[in-house]
Amino acid sequence: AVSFRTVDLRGRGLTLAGLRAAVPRARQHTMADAEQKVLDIIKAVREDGFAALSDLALRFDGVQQVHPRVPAASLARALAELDPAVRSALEESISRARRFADGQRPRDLDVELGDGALVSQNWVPVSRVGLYVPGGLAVYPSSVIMNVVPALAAGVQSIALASPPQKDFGGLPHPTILAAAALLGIDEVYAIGGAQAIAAFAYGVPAHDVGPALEPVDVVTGPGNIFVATAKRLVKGVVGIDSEAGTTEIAILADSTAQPALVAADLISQAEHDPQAASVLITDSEDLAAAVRTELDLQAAGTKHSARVCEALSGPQSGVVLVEDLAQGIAACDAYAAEHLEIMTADAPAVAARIRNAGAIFVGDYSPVSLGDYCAGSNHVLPTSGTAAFSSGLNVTTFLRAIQVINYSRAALQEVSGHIVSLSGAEDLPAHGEAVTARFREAN
Ligand code: HSO
Ligand code: ZN
Repeated sequence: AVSFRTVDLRGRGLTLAGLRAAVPRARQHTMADAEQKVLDIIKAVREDGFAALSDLALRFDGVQQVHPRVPAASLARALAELDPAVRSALEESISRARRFADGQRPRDLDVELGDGALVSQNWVPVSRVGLYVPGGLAVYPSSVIMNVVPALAAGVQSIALASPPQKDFGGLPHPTILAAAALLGIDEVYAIGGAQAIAAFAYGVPAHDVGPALEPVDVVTGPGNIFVATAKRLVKGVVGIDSEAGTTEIAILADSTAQPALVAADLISQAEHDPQAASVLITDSEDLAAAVRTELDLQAAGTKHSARVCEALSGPQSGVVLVEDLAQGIAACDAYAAEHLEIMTADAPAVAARIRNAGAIFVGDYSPVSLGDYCAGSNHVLPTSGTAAFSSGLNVTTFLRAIQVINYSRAALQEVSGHIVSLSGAEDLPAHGEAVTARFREAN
């Protein structure tokens, strides 16, 4: 059975900070506990390399592993044996993702700030990336696409992929994941799961008797559970990351015009990922809230992964948030900063335009999160647990740096040299000014 809690914000006059504290969230100790476990895993991988990876594969995945690299023949076989309907769905998903990613590529910029005073900005891809594809409670070939397509569109030269080893598939990642990688032309694939994959990418794994090195990467991306998200947060700074794309969340802002059966179906669709997944309904309609509860009970009982759906819907991270009106509903959405936010209200596009914080916004009755998960063209690797307030979903710029290029002529430098000398004096860094004036002495 589902016990979907209620958080009533009506008449409480909450500020943004108050709203933030009031909206449903996972318990803090869950995060702290994950952090300690992940620190131990990172340490083991850094100290013991492939030996640690093989220990962890046995411990977490129940798999005996010598070296985690997936042989080329296994990739080719997985593609050859791929179900044609799944292949054509992957191809459609790839084509839409590619068109959107190509459109995202930012333009380089030249600005002439005076005669001969040229400043440019060039977008340059990072050299090597490590992409993570989850595979615990479910398999995610769609996440192969979401990671790989923007990396390719950015022009990244070296792409490595990791996904957990599966006991039932000879210790390799699931064949559909291998097939998706092969379809995209990715040949460096590792059977490594969870936090250990993130650690291996960030620090690299030196060559050993068991096989060649796994070279460290510049950027690690990909969705995952709380352990993967925590690992990414902990290696950030050693490498770049996309965002903290942890356990899935869906929030739905709905009014009395919404269809309860669809609202419930969408809440359940994301609850299906993980017992820790968050499903939140934000509404000003008590009638809708009641009707959605009835639908949740009904639909959750009949769905395949009923146990984890019920657990996710009954957790402290899920529930109905009752608001006074649309304005407070929007404020609650911004405070929550959902990974996925669906708008099911009258004039949904206008409401969507007023949202400031969300990983991605799904507008109206015909844009469910499942569309974005598989086939919209948008990316499903998105910031979770409130980090949408300051970070973005995976996109082409995740793999690019904006390098600023400064190219002044003699005359253009001379024009500002007095200002440089003044500022270097004001900062008591006279050698800075000297580096400029030296250029304008007789001999130069
Ligand atoms: N909703 C997940 C992505 C996904 N769903 C993959 C199904 N497959 C996180 O955005
Ligand atoms: Zn999903």
